[in-house]
Amino acid sequence: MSPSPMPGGSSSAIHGTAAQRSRFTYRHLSQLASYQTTNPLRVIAHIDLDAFYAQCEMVRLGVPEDKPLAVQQWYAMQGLIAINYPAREAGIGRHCNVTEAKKLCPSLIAQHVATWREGDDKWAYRDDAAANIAKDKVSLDPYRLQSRKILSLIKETLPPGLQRVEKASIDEVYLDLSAQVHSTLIERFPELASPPPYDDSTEALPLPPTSALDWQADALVDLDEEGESADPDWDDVAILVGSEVVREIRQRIRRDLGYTCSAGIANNKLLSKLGSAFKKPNRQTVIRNRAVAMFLGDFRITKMRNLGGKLGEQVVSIFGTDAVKNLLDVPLEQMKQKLGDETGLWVYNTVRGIDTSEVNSRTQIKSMLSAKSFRPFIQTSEQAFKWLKIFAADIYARLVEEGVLENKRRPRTITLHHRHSSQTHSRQAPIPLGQKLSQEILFNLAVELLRQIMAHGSVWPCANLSLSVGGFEDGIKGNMGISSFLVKGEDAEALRYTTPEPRRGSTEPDQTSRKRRADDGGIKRFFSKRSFTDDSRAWESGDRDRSGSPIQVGDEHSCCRDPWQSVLENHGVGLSSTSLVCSRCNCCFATSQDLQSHEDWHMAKDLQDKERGTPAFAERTVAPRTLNPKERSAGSSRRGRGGKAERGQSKLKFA
Ligand code: DCP
Ligand code: MG
Repeated sequence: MSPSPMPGGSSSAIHGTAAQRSRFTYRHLSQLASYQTTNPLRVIAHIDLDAFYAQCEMVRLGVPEDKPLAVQQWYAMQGLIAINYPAREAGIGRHCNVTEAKKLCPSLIAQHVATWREGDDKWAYRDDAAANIAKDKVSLDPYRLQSRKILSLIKETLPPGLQRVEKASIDEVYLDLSAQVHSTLIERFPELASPPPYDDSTEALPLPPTSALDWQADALVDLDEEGESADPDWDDVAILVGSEVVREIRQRIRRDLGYTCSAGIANNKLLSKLGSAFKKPNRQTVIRNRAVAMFLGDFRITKMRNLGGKLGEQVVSIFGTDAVKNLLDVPLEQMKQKLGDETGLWVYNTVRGIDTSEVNSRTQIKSMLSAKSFRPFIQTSEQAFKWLKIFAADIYARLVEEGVLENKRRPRTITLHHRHSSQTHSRQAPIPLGQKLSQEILFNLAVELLRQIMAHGSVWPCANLSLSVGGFEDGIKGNMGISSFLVKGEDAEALRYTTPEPRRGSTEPDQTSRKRRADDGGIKRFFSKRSFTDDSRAWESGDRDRSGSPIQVGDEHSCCRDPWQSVLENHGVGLSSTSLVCSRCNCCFATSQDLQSHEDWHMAKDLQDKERGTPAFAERTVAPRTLNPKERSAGSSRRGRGGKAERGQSKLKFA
């Protein structure tokens, strides 16, 4: 008889009828090596750093582990965003602001996050950050850096050809340990390497040569009565091997980098994530297949992965309960009828702990976003430019870490979102290839995108601005010839569909705009005048800054000179001198290669304009995105059994 492929299935009957044989077959064993997602022997781990930002600050500042520390973001708007475990013991939570927290725990160290500040080229820790919500922007770079170190260490610890690591957020990863566990099982139990009897892979494996497993300090989720009396099978041994791997990873993170983390080890991502939150901090929890029903029985559905939001609410309101144990009584057909076939099946499986989703090892960043919500709202383009400068610096620093200077990866698109009243407008543009990507290029593109949004209608006051880059490509070479400068394929298609129609009456610029064009030596030239159908509209849109002057977006800008200079010049700060100047747009360059590359770009752009006559920017209006709140798996009050061996078991002797 073949065992149920899913955890929580009717495994006890199988145990009863085939006492001398394993519930698992040779095929199950070999499926471990190929990461088969429905394999009941599969071993998945979820590792989550304890109070991550707080630990980052403790390690950075050398704060002893038993001292209470919280990470602060502004003062009352957000308050505390990470609280270490000693501070949690004093009753401090994310709901507290600093004053409330200090009342609860006078010795609390409240460390403000690092911030970018207008005019600075780098983020810094500042004593006065909390009072500067209007001028500063939070930088998570210090935490990203630590996160990368931890991820590298995890990958270093795992065997090179047998690892699958998915970075799930700044402080959590999933590991599919199946192939590594397979290799360890074959090494420790050489009999498993023999071919199956009659060469039939559906033959059951022999039982493991032991009746006890040593779980060391792992928190073990209790089994039901039947489970308690059964001897371990290969799924238990596999998960035990997985938990050894995780223990070693956690020890190395602690020893080499100074961080504690918690982990869950189970048959799938859903259960392993619930497991890592089960006993925090600094513990790992093992959820054996036979323990799943007991483990999930006490959970509320809204604490489970992907059910913390609207879907969870919907399930609760339809079925009148959020207890997993009650939802187990709802038949599949009814789930499908109420929630639709796909969602119904998914919820039905989820409450049973069934999840066949893959651990996706493509952990590379897909996009980067830098954003700021303004309170008070900003009112002028000058203010917006200052933020765009910071966004460009923030994103560029992250791109450098992502290997953009070595051409390891490079984003293809840049998008600006702008929020005014209840409307969000966004514009997107391709990032030109063939030029070394720089902070200035990002800034210039961002300014141009803002200019296009401003040309579209009323934009002030602005409540939120965000700049993002995406469409990352690997290994793009710097010198790709003229064709690489052209907007092709999907980019070109996207532009054709999303280019805004010129507004009625905008084809003939008014006097102001004509004058502007005549003496404009600015950013427009970087993109070539002919590349924009709505050049004139920026000056016609009627936008005025506080002084009543038309907004002079891009005036004085050039593509490779520090774009911030023009803003500084508006405030009376002079330009630095450079010797290599483009004859077409007066851009200044540090080296002749840069100048050459820039002139090539002009040529390519001219060709492109002749060919298509389309603008290089696209517009979309988007609805504000609803983010899923990060689910917390609060866990039940059930206690694991620590380092105790199970009833009737003695230590497993590995070969
Ligand atoms: N974070 C945040 N705002 C939130 C939730 C989290 O800024 N509402 C940040 C700070 C956290 C980090 O993300 O340190 C990781 O989030 P976790 O939910 O994993 O929380 P912690 O790591 O702080 O605590 P735990 O020990 O419960 O994992
Ligand atoms: Mg965490």
